[in-house]
Amino acid sequence: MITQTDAWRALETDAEVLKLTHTRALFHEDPMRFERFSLEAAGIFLDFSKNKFTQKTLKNLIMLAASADLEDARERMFIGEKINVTEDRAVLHTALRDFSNRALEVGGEDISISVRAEREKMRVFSQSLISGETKGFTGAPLDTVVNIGIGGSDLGPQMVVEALRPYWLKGRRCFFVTNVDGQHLADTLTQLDPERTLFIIASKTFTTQETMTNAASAREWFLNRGGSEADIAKHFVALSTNAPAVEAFGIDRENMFVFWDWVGGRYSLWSAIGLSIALQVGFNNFEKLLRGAYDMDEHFRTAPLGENMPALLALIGVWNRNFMDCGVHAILPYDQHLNRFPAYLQQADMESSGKSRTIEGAMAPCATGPVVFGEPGTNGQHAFYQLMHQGTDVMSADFIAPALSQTPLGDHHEKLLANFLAQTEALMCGKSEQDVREELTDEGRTPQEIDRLASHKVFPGDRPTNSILMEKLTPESLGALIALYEHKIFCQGVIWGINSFDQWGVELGKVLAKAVLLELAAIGEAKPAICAHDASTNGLINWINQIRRQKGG
Ligand code: G6Q
Repeated sequence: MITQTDAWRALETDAEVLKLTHTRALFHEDPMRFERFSLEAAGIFLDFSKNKFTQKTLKNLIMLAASADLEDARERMFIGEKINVTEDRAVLHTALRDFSNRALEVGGEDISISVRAEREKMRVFSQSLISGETKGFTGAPLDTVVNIGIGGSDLGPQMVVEALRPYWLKGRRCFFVTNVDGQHLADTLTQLDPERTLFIIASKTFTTQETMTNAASAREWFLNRGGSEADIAKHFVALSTNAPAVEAFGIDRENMFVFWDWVGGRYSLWSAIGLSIALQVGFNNFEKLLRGAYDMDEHFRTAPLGENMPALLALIGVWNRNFMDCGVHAILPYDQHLNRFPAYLQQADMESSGKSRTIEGAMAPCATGPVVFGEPGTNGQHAFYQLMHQGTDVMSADFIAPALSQTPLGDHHEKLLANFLAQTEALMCGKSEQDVREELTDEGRTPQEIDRLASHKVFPGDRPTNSILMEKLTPESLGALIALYEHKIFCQGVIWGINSFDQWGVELGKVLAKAVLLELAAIGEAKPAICAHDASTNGLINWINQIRRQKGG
């Protein structure tokens, strides 16, 4: 058990000592702290010096990683061992962006061949569509794409398409419909011309209720607006691992882009699930995204743990979560185009690390994944940063920014970066009562006023942050950034001893929803009172059913 290792115990001792120390003091003690605790890889620069730890802590964290056999686990992932044991699957999203020409055998087959073939199919398709060679049922170009998918079949591509806005091809539009709430599809459809729209039905399983419902309604809309059954082939494609279900829906095998069970939903943007990306920014940029991720993969795979960015980010995360009591981790991109990045990472992290059982099925001996949330800077500064600076709970945070803007405008970017830097400085350094009192005295406040205000204006500081920088947000740097977090999540899972690649916790709600669906009244329908659930659920169903009956009558 990881908590029984020497490394864990040593870290507990470190934590006891460090809890009595301010991070500011650690900077005073070590003039080389920044140089020591920052590094660059695959175009990404990471400064983790503003976390509260010492060189000794880092040594112990690396010892902890060794106790968890992290390097061995890393190799087992890359070579395609079935490390997702509860689903009996390999975890090989890295194979989707492996440009090394290494063969990779899974089940006796070199999967790199099918990966390349499918990517080539995506290239040919996207180029033909973008050039206007592939046309809709009236001969119009298909310049609008609607990706219908949810969870892993939405969050990744949607985040990337938004992040790469400066790379959007002229005249092309891309929408994402996720929610089973019909308003999402209906609101989107009002903006579409059926003659120019390609629907991408993105679903690994092709059974997901939300996606199948939206896909069926989109098809109906298309058929009611001039399209015929025969035209479906021109306007609907599927991204899936489930060929029979795709065919049953009425999409030809030719119009299906496949991926494989060894690609987890939340790790699938690199596969055919990235088709919407390729169609919006061009296939070359999609491939650059993959290449950026590949660079980070190579770094992760080969660098020793002490110089390994994903491993270090993970170890600092473990330190903050398990030894510094940070139960919440904020993702704060200072780049408006990364506005979907926190939502994307929320799934990647919380679905992967939100487990309380170890791989062996025992209770996890320590806290695992933190709550992850975030908003782009500077917006969050005017919202929840108050709690970050002065709340009773300490949270950790990642600040992310490009040094150069893709869309420079006056001095906006300098102001953006100044805020980024000022916030991380403020969170770490804080402001002492003595400084506050001096400031208030300089303002000419009376001693009574100073006594009344001083404590409210104190900032404790000592709030841990990572700063993650890149030159510009490009397809390559975005790819590297995403891969950095994927591997960070993996490393943390190895240390905590959990399976980062299953998601059983999403099942129960899905099953219960099927039962409840049968109990909900149609508009105007009188349903007998429901009493099959707990009193609260019964009461809520009956309340809704009453309204629905009355409104129909
Ligand atoms: C991700 C999860 C989950 C999944 C969605 C959509 O890792 O498995 O978010 O991506 O439930 O599933 P389908 O792609 O099968 O529709």
